[in-house]
Amino acid sequence: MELVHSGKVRELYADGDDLIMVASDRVSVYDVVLPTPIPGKGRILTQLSLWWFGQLSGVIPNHVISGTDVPSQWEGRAIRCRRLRMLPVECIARGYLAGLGLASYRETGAISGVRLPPGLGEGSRLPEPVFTPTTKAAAGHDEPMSYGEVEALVGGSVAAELRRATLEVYRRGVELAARRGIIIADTKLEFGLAGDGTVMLADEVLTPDSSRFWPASEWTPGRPQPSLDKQFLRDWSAGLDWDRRPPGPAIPDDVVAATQARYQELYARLTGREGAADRPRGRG
Ligand code: Q0Z
Repeated sequence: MELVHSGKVRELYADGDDLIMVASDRVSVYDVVLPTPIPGKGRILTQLSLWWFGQLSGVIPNHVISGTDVPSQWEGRAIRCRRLRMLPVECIARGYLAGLGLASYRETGAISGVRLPPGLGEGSRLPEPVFTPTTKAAAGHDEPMSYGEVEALVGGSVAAELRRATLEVYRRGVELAARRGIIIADTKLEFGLAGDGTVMLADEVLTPDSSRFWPASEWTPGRPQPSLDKQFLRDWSAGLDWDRRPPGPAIPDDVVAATQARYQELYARLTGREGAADRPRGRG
């Protein structure tokens, strides 16, 4: 199959008119891919994404053709998808302050043009979720966009659908995760257009690679929040003499095992299923 895109932790192949999205077991910390894989991570994130696409199919149609009709060497960690005309906007919804949203609030008191009350800090919950789109830069970092800029780029009706679907996907995700003790602080979604102009949800959805997941039991606004999936990796790497530039350090076995367990726990808690790792679930 022809490789059409290679990302930090995933690959995209063309299969006739379809695409096959393959999640690897690679993991990144501070944007650097580490040389040691986390066994089962690609399978868990793929199964989690498929589960969310199913949960959210009433909110917006999606690009999934099949989670099982994929080449056997990638079984469980690949998705056959419709090839869409991708929209050049990273659609982000934020319900809590972290990352670039926090940086923007500290500089201007607002995010994406939405004024926020004073006194919020790192990890604070926002009065209501905010749509904070960014450009999709081919290289370098994405830049914030105003809603008007999204309208100018994709047209008013598509922009309105992106904002509606992004906030609705986020709200449903937050509500479901909250019942399982998980905070979804923010999420990044990608959308594309089908041949007939229908806006569809593409890429991955509400995975820890596209969202910030925090354990609700440890939420303490005013400081950085522990990440449900990667905190073991971050804590371990903070104790190393590593400048956070490539190449990253090899991960010791106990940290691999702890990280693996966190991914499995996240999947089991959200979906109510047992671990998706290393367990082919058969055909169909
Ligand atoms: C997704 C990406 C990945 C690297 C393009 N259904 C679709 N139609 C057209 N294009 C895409 C999709 Cl999902 C598409 N990406 C992001 C995914 C590896 C980059 F697995 N790029």
